[in-house]
Amino acid sequence: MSEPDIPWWHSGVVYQVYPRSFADGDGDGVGDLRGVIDHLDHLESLGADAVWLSPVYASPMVDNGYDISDYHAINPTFGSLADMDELVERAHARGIRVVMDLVVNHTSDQHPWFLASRSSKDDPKRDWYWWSDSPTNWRSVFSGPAWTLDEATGEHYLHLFAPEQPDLNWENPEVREAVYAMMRWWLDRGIDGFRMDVINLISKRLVDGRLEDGPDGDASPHVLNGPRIHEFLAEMRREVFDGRTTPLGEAPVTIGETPGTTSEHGRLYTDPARRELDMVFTFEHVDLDSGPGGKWDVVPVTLPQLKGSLAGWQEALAETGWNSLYWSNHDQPRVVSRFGDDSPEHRVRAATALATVLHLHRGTVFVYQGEELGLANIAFDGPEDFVDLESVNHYAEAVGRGEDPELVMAALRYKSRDNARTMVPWEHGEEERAVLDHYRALVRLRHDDPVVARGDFTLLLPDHEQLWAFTREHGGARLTVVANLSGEPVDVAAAGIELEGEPVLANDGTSTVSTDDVVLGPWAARVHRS
Ligand code: TEU
Repeated sequence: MSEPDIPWWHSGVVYQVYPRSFADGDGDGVGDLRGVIDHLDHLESLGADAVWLSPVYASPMVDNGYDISDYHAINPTFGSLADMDELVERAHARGIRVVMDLVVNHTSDQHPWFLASRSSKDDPKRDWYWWSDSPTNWRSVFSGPAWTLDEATGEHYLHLFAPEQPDLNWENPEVREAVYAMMRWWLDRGIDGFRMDVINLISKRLVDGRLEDGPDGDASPHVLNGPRIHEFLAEMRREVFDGRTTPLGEAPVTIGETPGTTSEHGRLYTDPARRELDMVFTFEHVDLDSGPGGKWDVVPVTLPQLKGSLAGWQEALAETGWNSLYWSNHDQPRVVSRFGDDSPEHRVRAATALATVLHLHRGTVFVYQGEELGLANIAFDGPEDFVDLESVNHYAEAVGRGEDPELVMAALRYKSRDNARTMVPWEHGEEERAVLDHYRALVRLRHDDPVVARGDFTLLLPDHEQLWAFTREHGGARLTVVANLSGEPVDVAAAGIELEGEPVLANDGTSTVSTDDVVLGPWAARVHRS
């Protein structure tokens, strides 16, 4: 039940599907569009307002579809354009929007644009990508240098990710127009918006027309939130989205994936008056367990850091801009293993406590497939169990330069993207059902209670090591949320929290108990309304 004057995504929940491991509709062991169509019931019963599909386009699958060779075709493993149209139509019939992944910082090296670009220095598309005879010292996100020599013309091309993912040159207006035309083509087909892959990397910093070395090979200062990024996004908005209405009669939604972005910068991207993006994905909270050495340099995270990060974004975007809220996606390990406790004793409560705090912040909630079942990280025996190129490359590189293989494995077990990419189980035991029921209740609360969509946010007890507590207030009503994010009981009253009013939701079977029961058991979460 959305209020008429706010966009659907203020009270909405987006469900992310990673197509190859969601559901297999044709029996070949790999997930596909038919599988998504077959499980729309699941999405509807969860209350999802939209589904975001990770890439389903034609692709050599070096990075599981984030390397696109034809933006206008569906990878045969996933189905056909007819399946895509059917999915959109059937989702719309249930009031579920379909958001496509837009991967335009780079293409596949098999995309005809790149094949033309690499064919000769004089090709009209040469300048559609970044070519240089004196490459910078940048390292790629997936290990190794970010430049690869192409023998044919004796120059290097830039790829911030795998060598098979060459970066498009957004300085070239022809590139931008080609991307915008492709986006219009998809909107014409009836989709409801885009999740934009690493969109804040598209503007590279040029000094006197040249790219420059980064500190210790770090490309970030030269590619993150670059000098023309706001100009490009505003142009995209004008050229693609202005005046557009989806089949459901709404403006298409725009969601930017923006690593390395502060909340102040997030406010610029999402300020409605600037007409750039509706929301961005922060990486701040999922970078907390990365040390100075980066993603694989794993460091412990404290609860005050984690809740402080989310609260900081709530505050920064309270008046202007809009937050997205997520615990997991296809790039992150499973949240119950990361910030919770995936032991048999605590898994259900930890998963539901984490969900409770996230869903009751202000912003658009994203649920990653399997999170609503409380799925945990998987047990990797050895390096041969990893399939994701990021993990495979990192193991080879780190062990190759002499790091202890056991320590490298420990970091990979904790953080490998493979953790999130296992097939979703469709037969649910008691524990999965318990988590799912709690997710359904949280989504219902968001839909039905304007305090969740609109209310002001105030963090309580910012320094408390076990309790995550906050209030939401709107129109004279107040929700108090308190969760014990630890395995030890906590006396909530002694900590200074008053659980006033009626109990709305709890994950520990106590929603009807009196409010003077003040001790929260391990991973217990409660929501009260006054
Ligand atoms: O991810 C971009 C990103 O910055 C990271 O999350 C990164 O890929 C990785 O997880 C760092 O450890 C996006 C996509 O979500 C990811 O799946 C792609 O591999 C990447 O872009 C390249 O397209």
